[in-house]
Amino acid sequence: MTSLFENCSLGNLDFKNRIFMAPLTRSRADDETDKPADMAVKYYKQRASAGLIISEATQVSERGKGYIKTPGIYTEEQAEKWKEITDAVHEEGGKIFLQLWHVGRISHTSIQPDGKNPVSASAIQADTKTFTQEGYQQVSMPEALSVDGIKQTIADFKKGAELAKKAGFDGVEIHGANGYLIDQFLRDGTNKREDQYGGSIENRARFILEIADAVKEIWPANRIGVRLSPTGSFNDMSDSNPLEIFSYVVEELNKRSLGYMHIVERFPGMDVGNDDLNIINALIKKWDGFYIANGDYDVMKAKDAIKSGHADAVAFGRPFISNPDLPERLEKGAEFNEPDEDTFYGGGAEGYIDYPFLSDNKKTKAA
Ligand code: 8OZ
Repeated sequence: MTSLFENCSLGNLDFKNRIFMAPLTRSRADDETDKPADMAVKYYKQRASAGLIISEATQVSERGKGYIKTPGIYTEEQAEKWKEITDAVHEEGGKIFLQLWHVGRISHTSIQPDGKNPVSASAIQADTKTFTQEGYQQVSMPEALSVDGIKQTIADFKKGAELAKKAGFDGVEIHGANGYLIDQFLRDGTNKREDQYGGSIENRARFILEIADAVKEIWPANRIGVRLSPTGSFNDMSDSNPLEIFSYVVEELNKRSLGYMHIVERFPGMDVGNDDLNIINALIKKWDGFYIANGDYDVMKAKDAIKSGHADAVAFGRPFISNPDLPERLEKGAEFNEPDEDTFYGGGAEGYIDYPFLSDNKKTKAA
């Protein structure tokens, strides 16, 4: 039986355990340049004992930005800052993937270049809010991307993948989850297009598959992961038949032999019904490759997920915010630091790089 603490691999890339760090938006990047903060070097380095770190969601273009202070991967100077981060993680023996992101309609005119409207599959405004300079505001009305706009966006993902390689990442994850642009194309609550990118499941899946193919021109297939949230309603999402569209996506991604599938099985604090669980389990069964489970996993559930063969690895979010040495704590059955929700998004070092390590406690006790 496999355990959380056993190593695993994707091709020739070895992970020292199956405790992965989930992508976590922390909103501390420089808002002018979209460069990661200086402090982010320490933040990621502190968490390098994860089997794999998946970076916070990182926009592939200015139009792909929807919240203040999220980092980008569309300029050389952003890549240079990310290189300091990947070097620091590698020095500690860790591995790190970059998450490629485009928010689509989850944005606000004040965040978009030239104050334009955000873009989406169709012109349907989301009933949700985002962080702007003026506070937490209703997202703006989007406009539907033209086919040229779609091609440009796919090229932006490819450029982001290229810059991620330059920046020394071990691979990339395509963010197809949580109601952002790719998800807006996949699901029929947000995609009402009548061209080759809307309507049938093949058409709605075309955007993510073209992105995967573009990224494959830059990275070997096994260094590319995809994150999906087939049953999530976060960011005002819905679909009339999630099993159908996501089964097709999983089968098509199988054909491309991608490195891993990463599914948000549930959102913290939200109930998940049996129907949703059945959909998720059916999709996992269809997937041929490495599977990363995510969504409100505690230690017991994570151990069971690995033991039972449900997942190859589990991605932890909140526990990694407040426990930089999470794998050591899990292995020793040590207590966890409680996360401070007030410092999740934005702010400085507090709640970012000052959570204590177990070894700090020992020092305090010995003193
Ligand atoms: C929380 C706040 C802002 C962004 C996601 C990138 O849900 C996010 C996100 C989460 O995937």
